[in-house]
Order: sequence, then structure tokens, then C-alpha cells
Amino acid sequence: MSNNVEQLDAVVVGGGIAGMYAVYALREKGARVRGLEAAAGFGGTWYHNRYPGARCDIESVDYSFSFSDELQQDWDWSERFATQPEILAYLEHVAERFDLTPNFTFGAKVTSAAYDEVEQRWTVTTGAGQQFVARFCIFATGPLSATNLPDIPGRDTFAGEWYHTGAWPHGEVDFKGKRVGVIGTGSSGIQSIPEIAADAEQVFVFQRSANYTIPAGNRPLSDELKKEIKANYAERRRQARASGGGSPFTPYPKGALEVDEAERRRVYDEWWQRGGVLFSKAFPDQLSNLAANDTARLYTEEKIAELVVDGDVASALTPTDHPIGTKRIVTDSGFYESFNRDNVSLVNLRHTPIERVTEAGIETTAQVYDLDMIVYATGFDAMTGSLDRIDIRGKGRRSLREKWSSGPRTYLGLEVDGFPNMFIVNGPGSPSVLANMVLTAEQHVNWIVECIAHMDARGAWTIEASAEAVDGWVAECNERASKTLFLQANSWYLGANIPGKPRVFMPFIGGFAVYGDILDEVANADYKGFVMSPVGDADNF
Ligand code: NA7
Repeated sequence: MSNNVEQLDAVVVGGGIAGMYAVYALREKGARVRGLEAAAGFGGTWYHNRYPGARCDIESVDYSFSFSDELQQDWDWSERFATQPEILAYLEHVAERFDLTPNFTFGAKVTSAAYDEVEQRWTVTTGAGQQFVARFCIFATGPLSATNLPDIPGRDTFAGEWYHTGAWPHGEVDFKGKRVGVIGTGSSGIQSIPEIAADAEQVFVFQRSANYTIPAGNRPLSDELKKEIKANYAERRRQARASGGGSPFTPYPKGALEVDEAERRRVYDEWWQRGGVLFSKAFPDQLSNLAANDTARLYTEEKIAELVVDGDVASALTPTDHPIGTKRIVTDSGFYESFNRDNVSLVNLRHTPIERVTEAGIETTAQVYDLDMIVYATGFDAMTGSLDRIDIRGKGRRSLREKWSSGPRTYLGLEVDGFPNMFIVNGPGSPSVLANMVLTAEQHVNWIVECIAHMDARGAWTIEASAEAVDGWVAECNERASKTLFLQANSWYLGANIPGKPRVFMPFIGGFAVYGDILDEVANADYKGFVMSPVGDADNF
């Protein structure tokens, strides 16, 4: 082993929200810890997704760290739903306030991580050949970080500018006087289209599937409201932790079909006004009962017809291929209204698919679109993509990529059998992508830190999920998903957006609070389902 290999208790891969908190929490416990981040700064998702209009779809006061009351009291969010620049400024503030920079190496793109069974340590290697050796390897690589750039014929021949929303350049992108094609109408497309349309000469929106989107109802936070929230922050956080989604909201106490039309409409009106993704949870049965879901769908269809002037365009923007909420509902600011502008046209790829990209633009089966810029708002290889792009090897040099070739398999989303002392934060098998990912990251990291303290107290060196526990958890996740409508959508939750990816529902769907209870139960039952071993001892004890 060369002398310049840093010896550590833990390596944390990723400098986004989860990685920042993992490094902080481990360091607080006295661990020698290093965070490795491919980018030049903190922020993860919020570093890369700088596209115009990028905002969080969870309220800013909830989508923020809860571990420090001083932090949440001191920081002022300016709007209900924070923009990317404000979230990034917040994360940079957190990094500075808690002096995280010395514990991070930036520009360090991790390419491999291998477990040495003799040394019982992980060696993590970057693209530049730097190596870090640690007892624990913690992946905080983000469920929505590996960009999906579709393999459209001729893609690389385009002579104009092109960008992916998830890898947006730093510095100004100028749309003025340009003909811009936007491919994709998920969250990134829907958020960016109104902003691009405000500047560009012409915007062509290439839509393959229409998506449900609810106006954010965004507004500045008044001083009075901020004061009120801060005075009750502890209670707000308690409610968030007791909820399914990590925000302090609970569904209406009755099912959508248990109330009459007037009451149902009143509830939908209220949740529509509340704005955004929560609309899928107005009634508790909306995501498990198709008839209940239909009531939300019909309500939304009326709204689209009201907001979009041209009936044909309204109809093309109305989703037909999935129950509402089974793909993440988008939270927008002026998306439907954009189609009332003269400079925005919808290209319905269901009728006229893209045939190729050319030097001059995009050709569909019906028309040639000359463009100066293409914006790929085409999403991510979600949940597994960022891990898949690293060569991760556990016991017997077995690769995680191979082990997961039929879909990800974890115990609690946290650990994988055959990969001792490797933890994943916000990974597949956890509820993170269906909840508030700041609180889910804190939940995971707190659990991991306590687990390590427990190991140290009992003299254990390694922890590994048993194969039976993984089997059981995968079965439980599948069973829970099968009772919902989520399997009816070709969503990224199922890997359905990536050609060739196995169709497996990847998140735990039981909700944030239920999942937290399970984590506690497992820890209290002496880490049931995990095997702990002392140094150099292959046997369990
Ligand atoms: P999404 O939600 O995965 O959306 C990607 C969009 O791109 C979606 O409309 C796709 O259509 C479309 N797409 C993808 N590939 C193609 C090709 N080859 N041709 C045409 N259209 C294509 O990604 P986002 O970045 O918007 O949002 C991801 C998450 O980030 C979001 O859910 C929030 O949680 C935050 P499709 O639906 O597959 O037909």
C-alpha cells in the first residue's frame, strides 16, 4: 500500500445533501471521514440542475436540514418553493457554517470501490487515480444524478448548442432570438419551458408522454409567516416525521369515494391551492384505488382545459397513460399558460415521433424543425444509475452491477449482502424518492451513525445484511407496491424510462414514518437481519 493513500474510518461518496450530512455526522462522532465529490463544489443535484426555472417541489422550510435548530432559526427562505440558486446558496452556507470543506475532496470522480476481505477495508479510487482506504464506504450518490441522454439517431451531428437539464452549464445560457427545441415534459421540462419561452424567439416542446402538473402557488414568505414557522419549527418537524412524505401534511381523513361530490371538490380545491406534488395525496386512497384516482384525474383535466386556450393543445397535454400521481406530479409555475403564447408549439411525439437529430435540428415523421438549441429534459437513470456507473466490488470481487442486473436488491435500502460495511443513503429499497429527501437523508445517516456506535460498543468490525434479510425486504417492497397503482405507469420509479433497464419498482412505498418505525425496530432488535463480525473473524458472533 503506498504511503500517500489516506487511511480513514469512512469514505462518503457524494457532496450533495446526503453526503454533506453524512460527513458532518460522522465527524461529530470523532470519525476520520472524507467526502469525495466529482463536481467543483457542494450541492449534488442542486449543483448540476441549474436550468432556468429549477425549483424544489417541497416547501423550502421543510426541504432543509433539521439537525441544527440554530441553522433553521437563522436561515431565511425567501419563497415557499425555493429556486435552485437559493438552495445552492443554503447548502454552501451549511458547508461554511459547519466547516465541511476540509473534509471534502472536490473534482474527485469515484470510478471504483472494492472491498478487501483480508484487510476488511474498502479502497475507493477516483478517475485521477487517488485512493482512499476506509473501514466504511458510504454512497450518497443521489437517486437522480446519472443523466439520461437518449440515443437518438444523429444526436451528435447537431451543429447548434445543446444542453441536458441535469448537467446545465455554469454561466449564462442565452435564449434570446433563438429557436429552441425542448425534449421532455417531466419536471425539468415543465419547469424550464416557461422561462425559456419568456426569452426565446420560438420554443418547440417535443412531448412523448403528457405529465400531470399542478401550479406551485409559489409566493414570497412574509416576515410574519417566517416568524410563525420558526416559532413552531419543532412541531412542524414532528408532523413531517410522522407523515408519509416527510412534509407536515396528512391526507383528508376520509377516502375520495366516501365523500359526496361537493365535499370532494372542496378538498381538491384546497389541495390544488396548496400546490404541487401533494395533490396526489389529498385523499388516502388516491394511489391505491383506480376509481378514487379517477376523481382526481377528472378534476385535473378540467383545470387543464381551463388553463390552455387551444382545445387540441389542451387535449394533447392531458395525460392518458397513467393514473395521476403514479409518476411524480410536477410542480410548475406557468407551464400550461406557456402554450397560450405565440412562440410556443407542442409537438406530440405520440403522433409524430422523432426520427433523427440533424445538423440543423430535429426531424419527426411529419416535419423538419430548424433549431439553434436543443434542451434535453430527458431525466435520469434513477436510483441505480449513479451506483451503476461506479465499479463496486464486494466479497469475492463480486460486482454490484452484476448482482443488480435484474434490479436492485437491498435490505432496508441501506445495505447489500456480500458488501460488508457499505451503506447507501437514499438508495433503492428506501422511501426517499417518494418523500422529502433532506429528512430521509438525515434519517439514514442518523441510523448509520448509531449503528456504527453500536458496533464499536460491542467490538464488531463489520456489518453485512444477510441474504435472507435482503430477500425478505425485496419481497416486502414488491408486495407493498403491488397493492398500489404505481405499477401501471412507465415511470423512472420502475426504471421504465431507460431502454433495457429491468422493470422493478425500486422505492419502498410504505411511507417515511412507517419506514422510520421499521428502522427503529431493526436497531432495537439487535440489528435483526444484519450479521456483525469482529476484526479478522469470518464467523458471526
Ligand atoms: P423525467 O421525469 O424522467 O422526465 C423526462 C422526460 O423526457 C419525460 O417526459 C420523457 O418522456 C422524456 N423523454 C425521455 N427520453 C425521451 C426520448 N428518447 N424521446 C422523447 N422524450 C423522451 O425527468 P425530469 O428530469 O423531468 O425529472 C426527474 C425527477 O427530478 C422528477 O420526477 C422530480 O422528482 C425531480 P416519457 O415520459 O418517458 O415518455
